[in-house]
Amino acid sequence: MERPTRINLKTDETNTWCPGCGNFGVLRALQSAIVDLGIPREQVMLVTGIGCHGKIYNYVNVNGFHGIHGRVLPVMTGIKLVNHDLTVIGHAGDGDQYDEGLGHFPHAARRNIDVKLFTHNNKVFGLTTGQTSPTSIQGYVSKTTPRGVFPPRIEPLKIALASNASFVARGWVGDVDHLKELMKAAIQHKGFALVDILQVCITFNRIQNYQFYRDRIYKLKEQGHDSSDYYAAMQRADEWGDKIPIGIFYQVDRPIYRSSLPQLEKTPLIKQPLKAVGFSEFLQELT
Ligand SMILES: Cc1ncc(C[n+]2csc(CCOP(=O)(O)OP(=O)(O)O)c2C)c(N)n1
Ligand code: SF4
Ligand SMILES: [Mg+2]
Repeated sequence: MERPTRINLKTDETNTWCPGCGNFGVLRALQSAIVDLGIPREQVMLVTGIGCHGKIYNYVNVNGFHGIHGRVLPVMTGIKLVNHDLTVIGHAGDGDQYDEGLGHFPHAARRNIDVKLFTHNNKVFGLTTGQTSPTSIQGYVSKTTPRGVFPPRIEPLKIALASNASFVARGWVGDVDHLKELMKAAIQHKGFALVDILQVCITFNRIQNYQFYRDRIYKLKEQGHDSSDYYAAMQRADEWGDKIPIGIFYQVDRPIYRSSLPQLEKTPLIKQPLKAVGFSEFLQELT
């Protein structure tokens, strides 16, 4: 299999993100992470949701599944259980994953499905022109909330931690090298890994812009954070104000989901002979 390079990971598709969109940083970090880890293109499966983030599917020359809105996690779960050899990476939006797709999130985390979820958290529905999402800040004014968002936002990192996720991290698009390292750590982690990415939507979110984050962001590593300390992780995940932490909040080793399934543990479905399934008998039982 061919080694991935910055050249062969590119596609011929015209990029339609707005100039200056934070998604360009996510794309660069992802391509560099795949190159650094040397994962053959044939072994990467990119699953995306619906939204501006989902277009990343068009710009990375690997296997892909552009799913339906909110369903990145169930699609990734199916793919990984069928073919253990694939590195299954999902790109979802904050609307996509934390609104329409929220129900799938705690369950994938607690089951420790061995997939990597990278969310482009720009705190708006970008593609549909800037409506609020569950991570929009209180008071955010949009076409659908002319008087500002009333309810408080949800914090995805806290939901992930409360659901026993085994890898919980946050990056941001203004530091592509740091984001790349987080993606690499997530890909190398055995189990469910979330990297929530603070992604700037320059067109519709005029509040959480590059300067907003530059003024607030600090790195957990530089503050001596212990990523094996669950309660310290929860405390850091609750920080959102003058200071916003990025880095690995929490990481723990625990068995992955398929290790609890004797029928999948050793041999993935894709390698099991079809005749062992007894499909005709099964159909006869139903008729
Ligand atoms: C089932 C379904 N519901 C609603 C929509 C309309 N829709 C398309 S994208 C989107 C939200 C996108 O926001 P987000 O997931 O945050 O992605 P972004 O565009 O910000 O990257 C919505 C509601 C849809 N396409 N399908
Ligand atoms: S609308 Fe926002 S998220 Fe979508 S491409 Fe433009 S800047 Fe990026
Ligand atoms: Mg969004």
